[in-house]
Amino acid sequence: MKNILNVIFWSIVALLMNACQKDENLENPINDKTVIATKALANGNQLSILSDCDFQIGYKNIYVKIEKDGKAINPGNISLVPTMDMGTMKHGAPNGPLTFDSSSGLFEGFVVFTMASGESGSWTLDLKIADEEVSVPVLVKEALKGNVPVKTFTANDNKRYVLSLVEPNQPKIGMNDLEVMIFLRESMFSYPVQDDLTLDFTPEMTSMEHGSPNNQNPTGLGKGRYVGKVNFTMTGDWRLFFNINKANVKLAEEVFLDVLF
Ligand SMILES: [Cu+2]
Repeated sequence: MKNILNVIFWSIVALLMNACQKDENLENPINDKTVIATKALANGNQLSILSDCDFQIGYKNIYVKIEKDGKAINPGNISLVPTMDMGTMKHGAPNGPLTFDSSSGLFEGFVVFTMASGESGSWTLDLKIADEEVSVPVLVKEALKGNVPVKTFTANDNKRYVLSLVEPNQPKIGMNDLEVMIFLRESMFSYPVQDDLTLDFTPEMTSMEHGSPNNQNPTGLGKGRYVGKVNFTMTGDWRLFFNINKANVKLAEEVFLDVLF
């Protein structure tokens, strides 16, 4: 009974805290995004950084808009480096290249935030737009209580890797698309995607000690992405355990991510 009450309690907390539920049927693809920061560039153009909701630990889509006289333009060369300044050291985070979508006028990419902003450090997005360098401070919040959407771990080859949940972004009861990404932490600012891995995984509901049937192991799609299916038979605290193999050698066992909904 106590476990059930626990699950109900955390489900309500998760509902109340999930301020990021958006109407998916909005007509304007830009209006349904959250403006993270704006900045006037030296040449008079306006820079906007948007996401699907506030920045939080984990995989986040990022959209960069450059406007000249109120119109979205493509300035050509643009690059982005997420940087956390921790005082005594700086580090980056896994991220993908920005690609221009001419229909929306937005550059689209992603960042996997590995830490929240706070006493230990603060994040900036360091952009190079044409020849101008700008550093934009951004706030990265903790993950929702009970959720662990990203994990950095040391593998059996003594290298550090980052495992990140991409989907489900909004978990539901029943079969969910599962997508994870894996990066090697080559250095504090270099996180190449890892494509040659074999994953198997088991979901477990921690408080009730049961699993679920008919899950599908994520298989590689390229660009560090692995896609499968996860079956959440009820709401509550799910832990996804991953075994990761590289060319039939065990890289890591039971690396877990948590999903609470
Ligand atoms: Cu940090």
